[in-house]
Amino acid sequence: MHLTDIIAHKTNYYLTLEEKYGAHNYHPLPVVLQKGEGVYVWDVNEKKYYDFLSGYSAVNQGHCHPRIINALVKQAQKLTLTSRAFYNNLLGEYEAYITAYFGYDKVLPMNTGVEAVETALKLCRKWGYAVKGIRENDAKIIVCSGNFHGRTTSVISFSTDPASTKQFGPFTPGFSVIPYSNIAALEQALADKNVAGFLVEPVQGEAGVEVPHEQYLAKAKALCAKNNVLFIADEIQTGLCRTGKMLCCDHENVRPDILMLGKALSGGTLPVSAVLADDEVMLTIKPGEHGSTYGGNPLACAVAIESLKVLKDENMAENAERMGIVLREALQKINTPFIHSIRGKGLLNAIVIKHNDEDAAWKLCLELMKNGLLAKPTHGDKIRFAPPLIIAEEQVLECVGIIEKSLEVLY
Ligand code: IF1
Repeated sequence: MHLTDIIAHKTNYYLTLEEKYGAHNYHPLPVVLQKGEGVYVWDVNEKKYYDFLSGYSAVNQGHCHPRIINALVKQAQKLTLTSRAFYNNLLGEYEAYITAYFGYDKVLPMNTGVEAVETALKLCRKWGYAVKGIRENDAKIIVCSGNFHGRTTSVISFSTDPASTKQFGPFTPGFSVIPYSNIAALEQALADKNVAGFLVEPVQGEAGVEVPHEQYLAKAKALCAKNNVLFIADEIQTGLCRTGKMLCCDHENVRPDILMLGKALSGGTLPVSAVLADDEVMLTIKPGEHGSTYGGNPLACAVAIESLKVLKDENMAENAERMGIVLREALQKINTPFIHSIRGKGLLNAIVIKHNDEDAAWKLCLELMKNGLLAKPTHGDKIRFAPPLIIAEEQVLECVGIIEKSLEVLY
C-alpha cells in the first residue's frame, strides 16, 4: 500500500468509528489528533499543525502545559472528588485564591461554561426578587442578538441562532433581546423595572469575533448601575488573557457584578468554571438551593490554581496583546481579494472571507490543514484565528505565511 493510502487509511479508520458510533452533532475537519504540546498538535500520522483554535480558547496556556499537567497528576493521585457533602482541603484555598485574584467576595464553582451561565442567571433572578424587590417570576434578563452562552435549554431560549434553537422548544421565558453594541437599545430596555440583569459577551465569539464599539462595556455598566440592574459578563471565552488583558472587561476598567469564567480556567485539562460576585448577590442562594456533583472538586481546584498562576507568571495577557497586533498587521498586508475584513482583540481574531462560493471558508480551512494550520469556520464565511497565548512572533509570522499560501486555493 502506498504511503498516501496508509495515511488516508489511518485517518479514515477513526472517522469511520465516529461516523458509526457517535452522535452527529458536529462536522469536524477531517483530521485526527493524538498529541498536543504548546502551540502544536500532531495527527495520527505524526503530521504537525499549529492549533489556531485552542480548543475554543480552553488551551490559552498551550496544550499540556507542564505545570498544569503536574498539578493534575499530583492531585489525581491523592483525592479527586469528595462531593460538597463534606469539606476538602483544596476548595477553601482555591476560593480564597481566585476571589483575591479577581477581586470579588465569593465564588460559586461549577464545571462547564454553560453551567456557570445557568448559575449566573439563577443568582441574578434570586437577587432580583430578594434584593431589588421584583415580584416573583417577573424578573427579566436582557441579552444581545448574536449571543452564544452555551447549549442548555434555558440558555438557547435566548439565542437568536436558528441552528441553536430549531425544534428545541418550548423555551424558558424571562429574557429580552436587544442588538449588540447598541447603547440606545439597552437604555430603552432598562426602562422596564422588572429587569434584574444584562448578560453580555465583551466580544461575541461564535458570532464571528464581533468587537463592540469603543466604551460600549463602560457605558452599559454605567446604565446598569443607574437602573439597579446587574451587569453580567460572560468571559468564558474572552477571559483569562485571551483578548490581551486578564479580562476583556479590563480594557474598559469595567467590573462586572457577576463574572463567569470557564475553558482556560483548567488549561484544557478538565471542565472547570466559576461564577464570581460580591456577597449581596452571592448570598441570595442558600444551602441546598444550587450545586453540582463535581462543582469545586479538589482535582479541579488544584488545576485551576496552577492554570491561573501560569497566566500571570508567563505574562500571557501582554503576549496576547502584542501577538494580536502582529497577527492583524501581517494579515492586513496579504495581497488577496478573498479577505473582506480582519477583526479581533488580543489573540481572539477572525477573518471574513469574500467569495461567491459559500463553501470558500471551509475549503480554505481544508487547505490550511494541508499546510499545517488548524482553524475552523464559524457562521459560514468567518474563520476564527485564536492560537494559544504562548505563541511567539516568528510563529505568528510563519502562520500568516501559511494563510497567505493557502488563500491561493480560492482562485
Ligand atoms: C459548542 C466558541 C461557541 C462560550 C461562551 C459560554 C460557553 C461558550 C462565550 C459555554 C462555549 C464553545 C462551545 C462549543 C463551541 C464553542 C464556541 F465560540 F467558543 F467557539 F459555540 F460559540 N459562553 N463555547 O463561547 O461553555 O458549556 O461549552 O463549556 O458548543 O459547539 P461550555
